This record gives sequence, C-alpha cells and structure tokens, in this order.
Amino acid sequence: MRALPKEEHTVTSNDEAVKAAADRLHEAVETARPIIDDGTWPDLDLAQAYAAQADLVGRRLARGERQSGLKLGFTSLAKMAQMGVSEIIAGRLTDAMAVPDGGTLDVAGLIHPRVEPEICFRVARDVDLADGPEALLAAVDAVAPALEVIDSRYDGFSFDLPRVVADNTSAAAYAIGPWSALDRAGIGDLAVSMELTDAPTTRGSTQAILGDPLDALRRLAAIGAAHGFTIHEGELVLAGAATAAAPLPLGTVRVAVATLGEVAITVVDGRTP
Ligand code: OOG
Ligand code: MG
Repeated sequence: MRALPKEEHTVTSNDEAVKAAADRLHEAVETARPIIDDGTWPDLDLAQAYAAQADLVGRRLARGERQSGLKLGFTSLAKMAQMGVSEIIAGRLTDAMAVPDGGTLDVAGLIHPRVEPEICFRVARDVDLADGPEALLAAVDAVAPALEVIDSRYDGFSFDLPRVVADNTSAAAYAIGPWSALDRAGIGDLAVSMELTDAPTTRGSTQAILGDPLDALRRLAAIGAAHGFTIHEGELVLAGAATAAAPLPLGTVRVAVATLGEVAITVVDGRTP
C-alpha cells in the first residue's frame, strides 16, 4: 500500500475548517442566500471536502430526513466543460429533495436553480461499497428517466472541486420517472431531451455519461468506498447529467429518455402573488 504523503492530515469531524465550511453551507441553504467569496472560505482538500459534505448532510438527517440515494457529478464532458472542472464527484440525496413525477417544485427556497437531464438507477439490496464496483453493478435492478435541480450555494455557481464537493455537489431536488427493469446492454446510447417552458429544448444521449452510464456506478463505488458513503436497499443513484444544465424556468420541465419514458414537474415561485 502507498504511504500517505506527510502533508495529508487525518480528517476528523472536529476539524475546524470542515466544520466552518459545513456551517456556512448550512446557513446558505437555510437562508437561500449564496456564499460570497470574500477570501475567508476555508481551504479544504478533497478528503476534508467530503467530510464537510457528510457533516452538512448529517444536519439534514438529524432533523429527520432520510438518505434516499447517492448522485454523481461531472460524468459528462458537457458538464465538466460548463463548470470548469475535470473530476467526477459524488453527493448524497435525501427524501426531502424528492419531487413526485408530475408534482410541483417551489423555487422560493432556492438561490439560482438549474435543471439537468439524467438517468437514475435503483439499488435492490444493501451494498457494501468496499466490495468493489461489480458488487454495486450487480445490485442495481432498474433504471428510470430523471431530472435533477441543482442549486450551488456559491455565488454565480463559482467553485473549485473541494467547494462543490463540500456543497453536496449542488444537490437541491430531483424527480424520477417510471422504472424499467435494467437491460444492461440497452442503456448505452439512448436519446435524451429536456423541454423547458419558453426556452430551447436541450438534446443529448446517455452515451455522454462516461461513454456508458454503467460506468457511473463503477465510479461511485470507488468514490463511495474512499469517502465513507453507504447505500441501501431501495436507494437511488443519479448517474450525472447527460448535457449541460439550464437555468430552471417557471412552468413545466419535461425530460424524456428513449425507451425509458419521461418525467415532468411544474415549477412555481411561491413568492409571486
Ligand atoms: C455540480 C453538480 C453536478 C452533474 O450531474 O454533473 C451534477 C454543479 O454543476 O453545480 O449534478
Ligand atoms: Mg446532476
């Protein structure tokens, strides 16, 4: 085994920089006000950033939310290019982020939401991510069209990799369409479209997700094992956007994935009279 370089320090939940980041991110979520870069942001390495994410999501769990799944970020070149980063990251979903298919999302509590088309996997049984990528792959039984609403807690969606990891990969809300039994051979190149009210339709393919969306699961197993993620029976995996994200307009958002079907939500602003 490779020895850790000396400057890499052990992260504990008492790490002050980790706590400070989680505090500020938590406040940004609660107040729906972005974090302005005033030079005081704690300098986190990637391991600390994942610890801050765990702390941040832990606060949601402490008030009764339940982990509903995990998500990948930056699994497509389109997303990497849009956000100026070049590494795959992972985050956590909770039940409070779920919007039912056909349901309504109120943007009143969000900062500057964007939406992106995704596919979602379902995990049929508890998996120990330390058992390796194929164990996670073997446990996935179904796939669905999905949409994810992201809402960076940083002003202007401006972040580097540790910042976006600490911010739970900008996770804010998601909706899942109808489930299909997973045909492992058949999801590698499905046409994806995202229709928005008063904005051009975005088009892409599931092939944009790492050339094969099943690789998202392999990458998740590796990241998850390294950074203490858990995944349980019935939980979801969002594979990462197939196209760049678009500003989330009010009205209907519909994502369709060939052969899998579609998912739609209605976006409202509870602040407008
Ligand atoms: C980070 C979230 C990335 C995806 O699907 O690539 C992500 C962001 O773009 O703010 O969810
Ligand atoms: Mg996403």
